[in-house]
Amino acid sequence: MRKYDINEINKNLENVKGWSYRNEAIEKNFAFKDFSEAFAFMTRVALIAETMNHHPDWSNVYNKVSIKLSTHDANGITDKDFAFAGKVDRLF
Ligand code: H2B
Repeated sequence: MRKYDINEINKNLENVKGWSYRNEAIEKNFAFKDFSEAFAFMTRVALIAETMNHHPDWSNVYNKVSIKLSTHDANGITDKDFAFAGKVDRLF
C-alpha cells in the first residue's frame, strides 16, 4: 500500500463528504438518536473492518461516534482509508 502525499489526500477528500485530515488521519463524527443507534452502527462498521482487515481508531460517547482512519502499516493515509470512509458513509 502506497502512502498518499498531502495533494492526494486533499484530492480524495473531495469525494468523501464531512471527512477531514487531522493529526495524520482522516476523521469524521457521526451523531445518532441514542446510544443504541450509535452502537448498532458501530457493530456494522466493525464487520466492514473485519472484511477489509482495516480497523478504525474510534470512540463513542452516548449517541456520538468519532472515527479516525489511517493505515498503520504504511504510516499514513492510503486508498484503503478512503475506500473504508466511502463504505462507512454509505452505511450511515
Ligand atoms: N488497520 C489499520 N487501520 N491499518 C493497518 O495498517 C492495519 C489495520 N493493518 N488492521 C492490519 C490490521 C494488520 O495489522 C494485520 C496484521 O493484518
